[in-house]
Amino acid sequence: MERYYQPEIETASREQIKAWQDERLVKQVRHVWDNVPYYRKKMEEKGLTPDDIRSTDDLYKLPFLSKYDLREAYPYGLLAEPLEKCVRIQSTSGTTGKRVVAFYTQHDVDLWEECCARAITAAGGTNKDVCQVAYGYGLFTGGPGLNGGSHKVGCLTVPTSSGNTERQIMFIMDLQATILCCTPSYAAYLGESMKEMGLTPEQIPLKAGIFGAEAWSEEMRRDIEKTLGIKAYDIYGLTEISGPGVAFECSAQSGMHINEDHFIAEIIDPVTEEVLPDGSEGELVFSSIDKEAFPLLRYRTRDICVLTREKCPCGRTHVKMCKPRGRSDDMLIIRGVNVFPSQIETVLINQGYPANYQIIVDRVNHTDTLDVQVEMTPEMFTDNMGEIALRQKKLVEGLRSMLGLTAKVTLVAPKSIVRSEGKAVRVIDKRKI
Ligand code: DLL
Repeated sequence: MERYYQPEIETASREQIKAWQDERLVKQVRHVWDNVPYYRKKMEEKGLTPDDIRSTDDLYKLPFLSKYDLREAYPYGLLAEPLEKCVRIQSTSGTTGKRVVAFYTQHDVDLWEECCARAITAAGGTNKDVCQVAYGYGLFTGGPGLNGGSHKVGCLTVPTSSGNTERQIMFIMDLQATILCCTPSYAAYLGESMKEMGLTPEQIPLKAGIFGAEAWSEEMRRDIEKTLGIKAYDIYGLTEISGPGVAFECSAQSGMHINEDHFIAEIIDPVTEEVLPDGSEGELVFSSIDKEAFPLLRYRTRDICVLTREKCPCGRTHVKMCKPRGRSDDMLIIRGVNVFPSQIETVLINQGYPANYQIIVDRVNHTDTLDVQVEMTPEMFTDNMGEIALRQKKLVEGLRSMLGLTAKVTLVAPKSIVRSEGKAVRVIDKRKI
């Protein structure tokens, strides 16, 4: 039977959800207008005052916010509460420019942890479970968010943080952990290491995994489920909007329910900024409607996604987002063709390779080159050059039919690509453009 952490909210009628959103949006707009000069200025530039926003039907009038605004306003420029009321910051591990710092009051921490508790409950978690949290703890939101959610559900929480694989496996086995929370790439690595130690899925006590923070394919999900003997659930979130738990998967495993009592989602055309109807692919935009310290309205995530309101067999009524298909800023344009790393991953896994690969893009004589390095499994590993050449050729063909591009494929020895304990580094773009 499907379990809910807050059934009256998670299965509320659409009318009820709209009523919550209408009321909270109006209050949230008033809150930023009154307390954030940066925001007030952006609204004034559009000729808006809070009186123009009377319900969610007026959401489209508000200006967008982007990472650019967060950097501009760093560190305190978007803070909407006095520091006395704030209890925490988290920050993104952004690779370029200034870090993004998000602030939380106790209300904001509770709201965030409740969202994570909904995700853990949807994955079957109860107070009888032992939940090992192997996301990084610290400024990254993964560890603290799932840790808080696990407490709220009443699981015995094992805060291993990321890394130290031997110790992770020891705790899983000794404490008989039933739920594992970490990035999908680290879950795959843990699975690989346990297999090497001779542990079969039947011997591994885990029953569910809550994996997110990076893109992962359906094929990778099946792989992890098989090696660990679990059901693997996706979880989505971003630091700016609170952290993990903005959306989470239910037993249907066909998209993630967005916690619409706290966040309003829109899909826009990333170029024209026009709002697109449900079912269209575009950039995901979030408005928080119930936050105190760091409310963001119409924040452009850069994640490319589709929303669906089809009835879900789990009984939840909140809108679902598909697995993000990539980021508009992660999308590679190679010889004019749009390429998402996830498309490459699908080809590799369909041909029986583990999700350990690296994509190297360069520019030689004004032409883009795409080099894909792929790890073989120990069973495939051979010094028969003919066999390797044949395998490489099959991958080149698979990539050509998926991408419409010719790539250079190099098969490399098992374990030769560096493993990540957090988010995997899949793409190295050496082009100076
Ligand atoms: O990654 C929060 C998180 C932690 C989510 C743990 C899930 C689990 P950031 O570091 O700010 O926050 O990165 C946010 O990561 O905009 C997406 O591009 C990507 N992302 C997050 N979850 C998923 C997912 C955390 N399930 C950015 N699938 C987002 C694909 C994801 N991409």
